[in-house]
This record gives sequence, C-alpha cells and structure tokens, in this order.
Amino acid sequence: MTRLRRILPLIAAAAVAGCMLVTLPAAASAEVKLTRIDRFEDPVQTVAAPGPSAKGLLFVAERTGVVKVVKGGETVTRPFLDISGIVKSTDLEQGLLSIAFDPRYEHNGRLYVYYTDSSSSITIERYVRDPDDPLRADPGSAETILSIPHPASLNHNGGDLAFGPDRNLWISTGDGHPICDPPENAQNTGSLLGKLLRIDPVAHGYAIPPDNPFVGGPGADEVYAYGLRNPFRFSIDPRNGGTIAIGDVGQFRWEEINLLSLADARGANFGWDAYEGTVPLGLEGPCSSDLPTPPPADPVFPVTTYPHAADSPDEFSGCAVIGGVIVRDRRLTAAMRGRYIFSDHCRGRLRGFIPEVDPPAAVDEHYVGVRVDYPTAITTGRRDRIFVTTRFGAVFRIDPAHGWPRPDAGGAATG
Ligand SMILES: [Ca+2]
Ligand SMILES: [Ca+2]
Ligand SMILES: [Ca+2]
Repeated sequence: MTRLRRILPLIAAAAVAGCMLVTLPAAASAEVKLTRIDRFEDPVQTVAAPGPSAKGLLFVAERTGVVKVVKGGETVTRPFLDISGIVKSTDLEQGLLSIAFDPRYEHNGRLYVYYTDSSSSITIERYVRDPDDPLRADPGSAETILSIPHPASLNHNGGDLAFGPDRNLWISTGDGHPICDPPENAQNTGSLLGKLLRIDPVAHGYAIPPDNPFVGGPGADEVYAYGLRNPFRFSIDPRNGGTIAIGDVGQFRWEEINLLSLADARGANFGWDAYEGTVPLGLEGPCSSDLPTPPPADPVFPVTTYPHAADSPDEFSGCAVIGGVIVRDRRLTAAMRGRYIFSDHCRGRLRGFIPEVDPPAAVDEHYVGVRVDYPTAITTGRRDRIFVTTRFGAVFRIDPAHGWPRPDAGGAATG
C-alpha cells in the first residue's frame, strides 16, 4: 500500500473536516445491507474463533496492538489481548495487521498475531487463551514463531494470516520496499518477502509441510507461492479442497485479485515485479534506476484488475485493493452466495464476481450495492457471517437487504 504515504495525509485532512464517518445506505437495488456492530480504534480485522467456548464471541484487532472481544453485541471493556507495548508504531502500514485462531483453539487455546515489531520486522507470534477466562489471552504466553527482517519498514509489510483446510498457517508478506522492489525480493524464492508462506505451527515454533514446493531444493522451504507485491488481504475458502483469493496491492496503475485452487497455487509465480496486473512494469519514471526483471516463464495473472484512475464514473477504480471472501452466508440471496466480494481502500464500494478456478476466472463482476469508508478487511466469521472492518472505526456485518429468512435462502436454520 505504497500510496498510503500519499493517501494518509488526505485521510487525515478529511477526518479533520469531519466528513469521514458517513456510510452510505444500501442502494435500493442492493441485495445486502450493512449492520454496524460497534466502533473501534483503527480496526484492521474482525474474526471469530472456533469451538463452543468462543461461541457468540467476535474478535476485533486494532492496529495499535489491542484485540477486543464483542460478546452478545457488547464490546467487552477489558481487551482480550494488548500487545501495544511491543507493536512499534502504526505509521503508514505498520502495526498489528492480522490475527488468526488455531482450528483446534477449543483444545489448545492458541491464536496467532501478525505485527511489525520494535525493529520493524514482520513478526508472527503465538498466544494462548487464559485457561480460566475465555475472554482473555495470557500475555505471558507469547512465543515468536517467525520474524522476517524488513528493509523499508513503513511500506509493504503485508500482511495477513489464515488457517487453511489443511490446518496449516498461511501468511502473506509484502516485498519490503515502497516501489519497484529494488532487491527483487518478490521474484527471489530464497526471500520470505513478497510471498505466500505456509507453515505448520507445532508445540514450539513451526514445521515445514513436506509438500511445500521448495522443500528439498533451492528456495525457502516456507514459501508456497511468490511474485507478490503487497498482498495485504487474502482468504482461503475451504470448499472443494480450498480456493485462495489474494488481493495484491498495485504500484501506480493496477490493483489485482488473484484466484487459484490451493493445489494450483503451489509454486505459483504471481508476476511482480515483472508485471503490475497484466502489464509489464517497465523501467520508466521512478523505476528507471531499477534492474530489469526477466519476465517469469509462466506467470499467474490476476482474474481481475482495476485501475487507479477511472475513465468513467461507472468504472471501478481506487488506490489499494482490499481482498475479501467468498460469500457462504445462507441468509443472503442465491445471487450473492458463492460470489467473491472485495473492495478498494479509497473508494470503499463492495464489488463481487463468481469465482471460477478451472481455469481461473472472474465471471459476472459487478457492485453489490453498498459502500463503506476506507475498508481494511472483509472476513468470514461464525455461521459464515461476513464482516467489513473500516479504518476510522466502524465494523459492519453484511445482512440481507430485505429481511430474513428469504424464500430462497434454504438452510435457514443455520442462521
Ligand atoms: Ca525491481
Ligand atoms: Ca528449499
Ligand atoms: Ca501479479
């Protein structure tokens, strides 16, 4: 999200002007509406934890390093976890960026946090729930799982965390530089920057899944896919063996969504920095002193891209893609279910397409009728509810626009 360097002053100025917190109502034709859960301080992600002990709980990560829990619609005053003392700063793209709960959370109480530490390294750390209090993590349980030195601390820190249906922990990292990736981290399979990583957290530290693509040969064993610029948000839909969708933030021209089955993503090269979107990056302008990147032999191009500057008011455009999720909430209309929805940090309109993986394609892409101000994440919680987290505080749930249950919702009892 390099352009946040330019965007944030604009955001700050607009906030001063008092015009930041307006959320437009759903359009008359919208199939969904937004229900506000609560307000938080610079929230980055909203997730649920599995298991009976976390039933009815919603966890909201704030960029300062605080994780709050919402119970029964009320935000609990005492934080679930507070690591603000070790999160170095929230300048530009730093801070606590993501959290993920272990699929076996009910039994092991483990959760993982992704943040930038006092030396600006990308840090993945594990905490354990307080055995006597499901509304609190034990701050003394911290264990660093992975630390990745980061050369340009303010930009391209990634990063997202998610467990896949394989029960491994998937991690997205930025390329480590504001523009043009001068060290060619993204194309270097020996670097952990500009990557999709896949590790198996064990009792202490992590193991390498033996079927990771670079095990037994050149390339870091943690790497599952490469050629990413700043994959700020990705998600894994568990159906059919797993589908991964990665929103990779572009440089000056193109934002992109990449979509693949987990099997096809193995060893995939998403193209950066030979390509921005589907366009060769070239060595003009600010990249004129960069080294040329040989075009990858077999790059995986995005299923959809959108430009920074739109030629028409109806065209999707923006500054930094916010990758989302495939809709599975059975309360929503048949037209919404199975659709992948995403947004843009600056424009905030939610957009969706039908994801196809064989071959990868984005079909029937259009707006879904709602927008928010400065989204930071679109995530799936319990019962497949979808949450939209926004920069200036509001967290929303996506609900049916016309009441519930809908006649075509099927399986209404799941709600
Ligand atoms: Ca470069
Ligand atoms: Ca290797
Ligand atoms: Ca790409």
